[in-house]
Amino acid sequence: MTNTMNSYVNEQNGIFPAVCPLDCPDQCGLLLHKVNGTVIKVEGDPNHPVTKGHICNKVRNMPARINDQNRLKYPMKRIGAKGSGKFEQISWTEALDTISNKWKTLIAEHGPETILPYSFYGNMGNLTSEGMGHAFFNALGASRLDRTICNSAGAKGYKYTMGASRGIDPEDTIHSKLFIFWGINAVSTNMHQILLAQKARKQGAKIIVIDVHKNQTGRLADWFIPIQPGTDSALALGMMHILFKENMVDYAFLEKFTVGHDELKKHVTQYDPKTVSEITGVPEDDLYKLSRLYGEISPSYIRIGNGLQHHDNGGMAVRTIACLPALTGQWLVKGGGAIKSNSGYLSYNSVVTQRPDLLENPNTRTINMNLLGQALLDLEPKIHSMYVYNSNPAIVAPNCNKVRAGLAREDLFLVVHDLFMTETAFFADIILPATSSFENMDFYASYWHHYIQIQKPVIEPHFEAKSNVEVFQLLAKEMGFTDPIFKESEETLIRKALDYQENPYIEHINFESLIEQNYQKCQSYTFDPGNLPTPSGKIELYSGAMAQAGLPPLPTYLPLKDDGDFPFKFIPAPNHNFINSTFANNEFHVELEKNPVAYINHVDALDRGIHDGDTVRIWNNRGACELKVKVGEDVLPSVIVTQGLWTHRGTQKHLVNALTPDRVADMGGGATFFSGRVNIEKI
Ligand SMILES: Nc1nc2c(c(=O)[nH]1)N[C@H]1C(S)=C(S)[C@@H](COP(=O)(O)OP(=O)(O)OC[C@H]3O[C@@H](n4cnc5c(=O)[nH]c(N)nc54)[C@H](O)[C@@H]3O)O[C@H]1N2
Ligand SMILES: Nc1nc2c(c(=O)[nH]1)N[C@H]1C(S)=C(S)[C@@H](COP(=O)(O)OP(=O)(O)OC[C@H]3O[C@@H](n4cnc5c(=O)[nH]c(N)nc54)[C@H](O)[C@@H]3O)O[C@H]1N2
Ligand code: SF4
Ligand SMILES: [Mo]
Repeated sequence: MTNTMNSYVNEQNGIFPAVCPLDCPDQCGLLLHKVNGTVIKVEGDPNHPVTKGHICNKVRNMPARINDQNRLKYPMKRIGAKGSGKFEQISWTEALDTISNKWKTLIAEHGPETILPYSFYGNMGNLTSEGMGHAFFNALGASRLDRTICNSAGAKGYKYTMGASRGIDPEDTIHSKLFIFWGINAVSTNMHQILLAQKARKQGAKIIVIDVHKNQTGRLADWFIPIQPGTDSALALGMMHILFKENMVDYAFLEKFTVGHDELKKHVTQYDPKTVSEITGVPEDDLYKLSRLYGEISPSYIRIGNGLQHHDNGGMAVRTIACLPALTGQWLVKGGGAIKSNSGYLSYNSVVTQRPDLLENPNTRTINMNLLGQALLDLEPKIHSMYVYNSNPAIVAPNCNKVRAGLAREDLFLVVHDLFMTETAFFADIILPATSSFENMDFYASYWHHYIQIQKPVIEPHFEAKSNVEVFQLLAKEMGFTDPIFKESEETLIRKALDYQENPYIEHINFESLIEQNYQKCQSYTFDPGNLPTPSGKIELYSGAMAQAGLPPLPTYLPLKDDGDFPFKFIPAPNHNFINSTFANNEFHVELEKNPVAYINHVDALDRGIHDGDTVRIWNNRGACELKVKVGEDVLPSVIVTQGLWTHRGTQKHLVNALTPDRVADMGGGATFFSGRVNIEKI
């Protein structure tokens, strides 16, 4: 479907530009080294203005994944019992016929809402992740999926305060003098922000890390502040208390650009250092020191992570931290301010790619993806079919045993489209092979830096693999959908998507210019805190919209929900060498990461006769997993941290999401992966 001019596929040898397709804020520019039609080496593109040739180890070793002999080559159908892993090769014709016939029958019997799409950002390409699939399921009238698993609580909290997912330009952080990495393991998850911080450090900048785990990022900090999980809003409120009390706030800024600073000033008197210290575990002296550094150093920059918002109170935590730069007037200082997500700068015309108008019934139900287990097991009217792409819910979804019980339902017709035989695919009725991002055309927009990039196809599809766009177009044909979008090329769709008057920042970016330049920055902008898309146009320290939604209108600390009588807070975070479950099934990356580990404080270990290197069982009401233990000072007492979503087919031993809660967070229907409680014992 791609025009040869816009593709490198016919050139067997050479070095070709590419974009990293993974769900990572850095969205690196890459160079693919192709020999005899195969990508044998991936390196960073030294000309990329932000990523400058540096890439992570995961993607440096990407050839091991795209050339992996275990990649799916053909469509397959299930021939054994559900979950037995017995499949046989079929043709694309048989696969598409089976799916469309089954769906036609189900729709006739139960209506289209009995079908549920399930997807996330296994590939960040805009057409691949949220283009043709959305258009297809809209036309089908399927149940809608609320894609809440990642950042929705924090995004909502930030939006209440700042109006949109917009922070500062990360390239400006080279000027920052104080970095606070707050609930983000940036060494593993945003490495170019660390490179910028290291450069600024050479000009005297200080790096503070606030986290529940002294991981790689904590270890490189000038000052690491350990905090009790789920208490970040209390810490930020304690900082506000001191900033007001010691007159370190910028009243001129507050007056001109914010709503509610008088109320906030009164409100934070209750968050005195003693109270805050008791809640957060941060000593009073440290709270003073942190507040004074933040009050005195300029420019100061807060990188707000995703980890701290995977909690019952995650929306409020981000909302509260997002108020801090307003107190000090930092939004007007180059290199000062904050970033949670910058996706708001690069918005494109998603209506033409997602086609919400194709959905006939405006009351079509919406299912929160964090509640997948409940939805598959309990929801009425029943879900009789699910189509999974760009995601691996059997591993990544919260309360995963429930999800697996749902996937194992004999009467659930499950289709999985992926590059690999994932744990989810194991339960499938039909498996479809997917291309890698280097095999098709798409456009990408970072949610951290300010560049849009294009990927032209570099290699031929792997055996019979097809892209998401192509599969949905083929399915549309089978289902008899006649809208022209189901015949449009990627090129046409990209042209339409970039034609978007509503976002003046990308006015100068179009298909031709991207084809020529590979990446383009959005228009430079002046951050105007007096003209924000909040109801008042200002930064909302007091939010009437929150009051209307039944939330405290002022930043407020609310403790985590009760999660049973278990002594430990459980934080199953990501690791360095995988991205979510991606790479967890590639031997090479598993070798790099070695073993799944649980970090525990030596005080707790001593109490339980647990020694470094022991295998432990960690459990709660929802499930159990087995891991090796690392005893030390990396976590506070009463906290257990693990890293990585390990996939061990058959054993399920390391399935940390067996333990995670499927409650939804305070805002945005967000996930609460890190608000669970557990117990631990030596095996
Ligand atoms: N190497 C690697 N990179 C990735 C990913 C990956 O899996 N591996 N995943 C990608 C995706 S999808 C995302 S969303 C991002 C996520 O990347 P980040 O934004 O870094 O978020 P997490 O890694 O989930 O958590 C960050 C940190 O929050 C800490 N934390 C947990 N609870 C709390 C708390 O209550 N308070 C505080 N202060 N800290 C807390 C954890 O210990 C962890 O160190 O990374 C992306 N990049
Ligand atoms: N315990 C715990 N659980 C978590 C998290 C955590 O920190 N702790 N993090 C959560 C977060 S932030 C996120 S974002 C989610 C992420 O969860 P997922 O979005 O499920 O991410 P992955 O596990 O990387 O799975 C992506 C899948 O998409 C496939 N894929 C890649 N490209 C394509 C393509 O072009 N087409 C098709 N059809 N498939 C493709 C990959 O092979 C892979 O199997 O996990 C969440 N789960
Ligand atoms: S995963 Fe992130 S750091 Fe690694 S190459 Fe991709 S965008 Fe860059
Ligand atoms: Mo995520």
